[in-house]
Amino acid sequence: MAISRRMLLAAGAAAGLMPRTGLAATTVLRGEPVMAEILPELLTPMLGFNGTTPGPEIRVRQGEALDVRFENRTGEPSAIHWHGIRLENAMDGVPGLTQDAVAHGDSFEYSFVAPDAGTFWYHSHHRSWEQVAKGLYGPLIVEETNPPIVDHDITVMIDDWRVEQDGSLAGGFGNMHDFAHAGRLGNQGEALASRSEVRLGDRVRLRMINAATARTFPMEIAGIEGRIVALDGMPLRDPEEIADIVLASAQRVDVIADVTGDVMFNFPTADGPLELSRIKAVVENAFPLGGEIGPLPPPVLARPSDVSDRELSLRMQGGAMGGRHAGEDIWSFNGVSGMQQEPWATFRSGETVRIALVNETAFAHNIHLHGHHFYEISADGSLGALRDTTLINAGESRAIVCVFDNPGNWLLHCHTLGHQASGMKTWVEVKPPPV
Ligand SMILES: [Cu+2]
Repeated sequence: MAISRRMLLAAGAAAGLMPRTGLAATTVLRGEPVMAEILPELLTPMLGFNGTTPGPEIRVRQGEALDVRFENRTGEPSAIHWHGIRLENAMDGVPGLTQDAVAHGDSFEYSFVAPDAGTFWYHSHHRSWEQVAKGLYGPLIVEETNPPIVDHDITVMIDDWRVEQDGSLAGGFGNMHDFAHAGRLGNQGEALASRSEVRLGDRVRLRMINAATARTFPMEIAGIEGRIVALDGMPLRDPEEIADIVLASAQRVDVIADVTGDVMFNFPTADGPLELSRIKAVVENAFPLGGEIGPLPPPVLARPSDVSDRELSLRMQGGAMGGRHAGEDIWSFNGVSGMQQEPWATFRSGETVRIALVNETAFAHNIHLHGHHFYEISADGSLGALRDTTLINAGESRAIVCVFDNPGNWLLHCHTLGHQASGMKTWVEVKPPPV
């Protein structure tokens, strides 16, 4: 399904600001039905938190404890996953693996320390292909102890909605045709920024989060000069030129840059760029910060050993045009569809594991590991970026290296949520360290 230019332009004109309620570290998230304006002057029944979708932005300092009471008033069971946070297993929010789903009317206390500074997000992990598609998510920002100095720290949540002409969300969330292809793609793109105006010469930090259930967004940003400083919340050792930004669903990109004009978030298409949103540049900053844009403070993670303790391969199989596989659902990993009683692999604490992710299908998959970050292995064999979600295009493969040092049961799945729902998920077990 193509995104329509007409609808996108209409959205650009009507796009509201992202709610930025700035919740404290101790807070209540109330999941509930909300109304949002996706098409101009039409109200869309959705799900959200504390009255809005996206839900309020949660901000904590690195190393600070976060205590959130999730009150479920959505009318259906749910649970919250804290995407990208290396937290303790019991707080990971995965019904059936780390907790029971929270019934409507019940609540659950999430309490954990965020060990890494960066851009993260929270979202439903129960029937996520439907609940995330209805808006049950929000940004989670973990601030550095000494954050880089910028004039504005701006969160940009990117999504695409599948809406009917009357503004309601299209039904058919469990559509098998979507599941067997690229997932539920929307017809209404949006990039909701937490700020509508900046000054020429301002230094900004842009935290982009792709909350779509399926769509990968290539993103061209006009009106800035600067660097990409982090991927999936993890700082780059060497900040990179702002080029070829691609956000698969669930991925994040942090940019620090100086404003040279209206900041435009453009989605490239064959017919030219579609403007998803614009932050207007008004007046001039008489005292621009300027200066070099250096790396963010490096994350503190266990270093992988030079030689992997184990080497595994995870073959993605199935889907439309994908040929036969041994799994019992649309998709499989290594011929096995969905969650099994036994983990796909069990690791001892601190084990360095190399996993070849091999995409044997006709569609891209963005593979997400819970509770850890891993290194993408570059073409020359060196350690590349640290990520929690990696995009493997159709017919391609990529190796990752992970130090499994967070004990517990962790989901490993495609974050194209319809693929996850129809077989492309498994789990790994990490043993606790010996006493
Ligand atoms: Cu997939």
